[in-house]
Amino acid sequence: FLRVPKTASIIGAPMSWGQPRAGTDQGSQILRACGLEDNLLALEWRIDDKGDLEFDEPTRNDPAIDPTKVQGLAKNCFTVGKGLKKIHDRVYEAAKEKEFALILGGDHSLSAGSVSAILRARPDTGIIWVDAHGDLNTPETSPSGNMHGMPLGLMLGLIDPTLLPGFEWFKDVPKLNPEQIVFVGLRDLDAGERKIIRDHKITAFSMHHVDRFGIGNVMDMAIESLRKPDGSMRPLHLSYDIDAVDPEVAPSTGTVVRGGLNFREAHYVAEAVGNTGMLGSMDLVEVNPKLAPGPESEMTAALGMALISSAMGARII
Ligand code: NNH
Ligand code: MN
Ligand code: MN
Ligand code: MN
Repeated sequence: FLRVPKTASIIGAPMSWGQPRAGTDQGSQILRACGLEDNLLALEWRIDDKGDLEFDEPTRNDPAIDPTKVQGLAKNCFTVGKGLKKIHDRVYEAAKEKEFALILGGDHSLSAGSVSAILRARPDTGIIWVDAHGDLNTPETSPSGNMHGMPLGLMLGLIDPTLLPGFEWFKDVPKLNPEQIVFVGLRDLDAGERKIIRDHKITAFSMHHVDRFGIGNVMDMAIESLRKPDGSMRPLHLSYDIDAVDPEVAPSTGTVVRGGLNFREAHYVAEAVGNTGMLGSMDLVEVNPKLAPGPESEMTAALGMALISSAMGARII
């Protein structure tokens, strides 16, 4: 259903305030510079390029830095929250026009904006979260206070948005049901996140499962886990954090963890999701060209671009 009219809305979301490193705001530009648009045109997509959104910077007066309140445990929440509202509105516009929404990050906090918009337009959507990390933290469980580790905590309703200045709007967005998520590629969870996965019975495939079953079986099981109770398949959203991929292949990102998906496994994930014919939206996040300048940053961005192409129809044969 999402294949018609096969128009992809490209939404640049260079949000970087969900994490501390400069350069994450250049991710969308470098992905475009790798030839994204030409690649998608070659795959017969019509392109509706919405350009890059612009975000405010944090200021000293933001109502977000009181260390005695919960908002002090969610760094830059005022700036992040206002930015995510812009992303949410833009993505919702695309999704309600039945376009494919392709969101170029930026850090992973942005997915609380994009996925919540997809859920508003397509409430049954299943989310495939490809990441070294769980991104399930709340301000209380987070060891870092960085909001790129909290988007799923927000969307599952584990965080009260009315306590976070900038996130007041979030109380009106649809909540994500734990059955609507599956993880692939996990290898670095915080203690609080492990408990959340257990308590909410979230389906999760770590690198241990990739080793044991192989990526083919893992993707079959991951996709199967997102079937609705009536047996029909959900529309899918792929939230691809480039740090899911091994740092030897994707070094230019903010929080590298060894032992990730290899080059082919990373592509296979995208191809398997694309093959369902149900993919209606995707985020590609956490490419930071500043962290490994030169050939390594180009390699990382080119990989990000290739993973988008694979999810959107590129095949070897
Ligand atoms: N779990 C850690 C935190 O919340 C790291 C999160 N970093 C990520 N997530 N890159 O994908 O701070
Ligand atoms: Mn992430
Ligand atoms: Mn990650
Ligand atoms: Mn399930």
